[in-house]
Amino acid sequence: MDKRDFIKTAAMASIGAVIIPNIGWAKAMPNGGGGGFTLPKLPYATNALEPHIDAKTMEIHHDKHHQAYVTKLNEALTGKPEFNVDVTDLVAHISSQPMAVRNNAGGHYNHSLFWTLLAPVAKQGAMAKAKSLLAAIDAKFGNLANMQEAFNKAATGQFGSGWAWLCYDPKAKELFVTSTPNQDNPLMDLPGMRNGSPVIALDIWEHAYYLKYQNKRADYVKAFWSILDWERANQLYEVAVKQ
Ligand code: MN3
Repeated sequence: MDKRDFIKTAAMASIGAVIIPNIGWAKAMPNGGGGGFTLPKLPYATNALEPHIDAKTMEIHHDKHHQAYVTKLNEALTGKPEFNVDVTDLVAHISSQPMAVRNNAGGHYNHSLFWTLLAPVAKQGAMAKAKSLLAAIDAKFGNLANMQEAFNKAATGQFGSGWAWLCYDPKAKELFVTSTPNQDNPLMDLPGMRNGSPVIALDIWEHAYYLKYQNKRADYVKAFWSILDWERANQLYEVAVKQ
């Protein structure tokens, strides 16, 4: 399959199957230019999330773990037409790919999104700019605390490594909370996956919190709410609803 055929097949498969969010960071990444996938820069300093996430964890997480997903994804796809496909399109059609691509494309997508959903403590107050998302949370969960309780339960209940999500389901036209194992995500066209556009994402691999929190995942999950960028989450929600 050449690149044109792959994109055509991907575009056809996306109709009625998976909603691909048109999110800013994906457009900013120079994927598709023939050079493969690249590691996006962190939008803040590694110590900007202190004391909730320590600088050393951010440095290793971004510079080593995320870089490894990018490197391995490029290795797996070099010479194939998917080398030049947007990572969002790639994860939405992941069922036809081998496990190495699934794990590393998921890892690249998930982390690229995750960095943009965290905000320095100094930026807090963004919740005032999340009115449409908060209204949708109230409509689905009754109130914010109920949604957070469901999210925390999904995050702490996911066995082993994975991610917790708040997503928008374009078919049901509602938000839902879920978790996924490993580097899977709710955009993936996998059996049993409830598809939706990610609005809030939390990495619950031990590499995301172990230096500071050790085995206390629940404390890390609780701290996440202090550094979530609500303005960014609201932006993702508004884009998802319009698609
Ligand atoms: Mn991670």
